[in-house]
Amino acid sequence: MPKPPPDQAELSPEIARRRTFAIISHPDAGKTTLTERFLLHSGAIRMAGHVRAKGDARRTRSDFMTIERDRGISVTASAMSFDFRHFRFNLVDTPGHADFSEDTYRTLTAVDAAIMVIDGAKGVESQTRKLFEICRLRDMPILTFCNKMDQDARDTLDIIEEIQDLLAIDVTPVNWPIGSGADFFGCYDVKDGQAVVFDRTGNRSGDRPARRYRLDDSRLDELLPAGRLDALREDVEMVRELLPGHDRDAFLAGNLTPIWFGSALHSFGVTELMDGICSLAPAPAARTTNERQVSPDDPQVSGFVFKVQANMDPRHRDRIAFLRLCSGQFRRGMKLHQVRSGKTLTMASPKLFLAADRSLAEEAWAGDIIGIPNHGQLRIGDSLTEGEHLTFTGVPTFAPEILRRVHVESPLMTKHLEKALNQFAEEGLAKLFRPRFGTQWIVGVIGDLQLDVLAFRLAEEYRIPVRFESTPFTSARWMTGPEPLIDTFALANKQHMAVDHDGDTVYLTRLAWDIQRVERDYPELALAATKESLRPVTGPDRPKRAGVH
Ligand SMILES: Nc1nc2c(ncn2[C@@H]2O[C@H](COP(=O)(O)OP(=O)(O)OP(=O)(O)O)[C@@H](O)[C@H]2O)c(=O)[nH]1
Ligand SMILES: [Mg+2]
Repeated sequence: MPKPPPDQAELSPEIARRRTFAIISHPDAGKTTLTERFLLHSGAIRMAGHVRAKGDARRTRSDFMTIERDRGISVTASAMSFDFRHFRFNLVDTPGHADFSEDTYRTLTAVDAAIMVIDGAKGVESQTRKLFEICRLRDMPILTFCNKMDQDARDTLDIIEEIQDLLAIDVTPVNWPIGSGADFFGCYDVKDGQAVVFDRTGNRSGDRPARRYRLDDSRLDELLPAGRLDALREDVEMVRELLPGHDRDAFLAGNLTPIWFGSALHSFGVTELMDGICSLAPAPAARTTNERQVSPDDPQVSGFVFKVQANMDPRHRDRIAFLRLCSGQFRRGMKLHQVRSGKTLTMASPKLFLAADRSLAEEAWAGDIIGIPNHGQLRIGDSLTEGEHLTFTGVPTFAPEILRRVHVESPLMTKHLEKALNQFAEEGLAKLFRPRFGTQWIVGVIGDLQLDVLAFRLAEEYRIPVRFESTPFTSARWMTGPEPLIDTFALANKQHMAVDHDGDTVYLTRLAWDIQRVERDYPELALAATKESLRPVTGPDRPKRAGVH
C-alpha cells in the first residue's frame, strides 16, 4: 500500500517551508517580468531588469541566453531559488511559445504548483489553455495572476467567466481591480476589505508599499473619481454573493484557482501574490515512481533530472542537469546512485541557482531544484537515489513535427557537428536521428523557432554554421517489439529506419497512413509518439537497438 502523503503540518520545517512552482502562460503575458519582480521583492536583487529595455537594463535573470535577450522572448525554462519571508521559493520561469512547450511540459513534472499569468486585455489565450490542460492532467494547484492592469483590460467579470468556462475551473478573486489602463486606481483586497491604491509614479522600484484604505475612509472619495467608489461597492457585493470563496481542498485538487489582478511591470499586486504562494500553495508533494510512492520526508535522498542545459556559462563549457529533489536531506559531497546505469556519482559541486549567480549547494531538501555539473552522464529522466532502485515516472519526450537534414559546409566539421548535435539532443532542444540510409544527421523539432535557436547556438557556442534541408519525413515513432521482428521490419523498410541519440529504434513516417499500415501489418510492433523517461542501460528489459553503425 502506498503511504499517504504527510500533512503539511507533519513535515519537517525545512520541507514545509519550500514552495516549488512554475510560471506558465501564452507568450508575452509577462512571466519573465513577474519573475524579476519576485526576485526584487524577496530582496534577492536590487534592481529589476526589463525584457524590452536597452543595453544592460535588459538583463533579466531568467532570460540569460543571448538569443533570449536579442529577441525579448524566453526560449528555455530557467530555475531560481530565493527566500521570501521565512519561505524558500524554487521558481521556474518557462517559455510561452508553443515551439518550446516540451521544455515547459517537463518543467511541470518537477513542480508542485503553477502560476498561470493572463494578460488582462487578452484573457485566456491558446497556449495558456494547452498548458492548463497539462496541469489538469497532473491535478496541479494553480494560482492565477491577471497582469497588465495598467493597460486597458477587459471587464473583470468577463475574464473570470472566460477562465471558468474555457478551463472548467472555479475562480475565486483574492483582489478586485478598480478600473484599468489610465483609470487603474488599484485593487480591493477581498479578505481584509480595504482598497489598495496604485501609485503609478512610485512603485517601479518596488520599495514603496502601496497604501490601504477602508471603503468608508473619506480620503478614498478624493482619490477616486466620482461614481467609482459606488461602482466598487456594487462589485464587492456581487463578488461576495456570486463567486465562490476559497476552498483549500478544491484548490489543491486543481478545481479552483484564486486570482490576483495587478501589474508585474509596476510591481502592483506582486507581493500579495507572493504572500498567496506562502499561505496557499502546497509544500513539496509525494512523488510517484514505478516502484513506490516517495514521500518528501523519506530520510533517503532521491530525485530526478527534468532538464539539461549546456553552456549556461559561456566562459566554461559546462553541462548542468537540473535535479528535482523528492526526498531526504541532500548534502554536498554525497554519493548518489544513477538508477539507469547503476553507477555512483559524487555530488562534488552541486549548484543552487540563486538569483544573482550560482553558488555551491551545501545542502538541499525535498522540493529544491539543484544543478549537477556533469560531462553528459546525466540525462533527462534520470533518477538518482542513495542506492534504492526507484524510477520516477512522467518525464515525457514527444515525437517531432518537423524533420530536417543538417547540412554543414565543411566536411572537416562533421565530427564537431555530431558532438554538438548530441549535446543539444541531450538537452532536449531537438531530437537527433541517424538514418539507416545516408550519412547526414536528421534533426526533429516541434516548431520552426527551435530550428532558429539550434542554428543560432551552433554558430554561437560551437562556431559551426549550418543549413537545414528538407526531408520527405513528417514525423517519427519509437518502435518496440520482439527483436527478430524489428530486424525483419527494418530490412524491408530501410529508408524509414533510424536510431535516436539514446540508441532507440525510430520509424520515420512520410504519411499519416504509414503508421496505420505498420500497425495493421505488424500488430506485434508498437509505435509510440512519446517516450517516457529512460530505460536501463543493461539488463533483460533493454529493448533491441536497430544498429546502424
Ligand atoms: N504595460 C505592461 N507591460 C507589461 C507588464 N508585464 C509585462 N509587460 C511587458 O510585456 C512584454 C512581455 O513580457 P515578458 O515578461 O517577456 O513576457 P513572457 O510571458 O516572459 O514572454 P515569453 O517568455 O516570451 O513567453 C514586455 O514588453 C514587458 O515589458 C505589465 O504589467 N504592464
Ligand atoms: Mg519570458
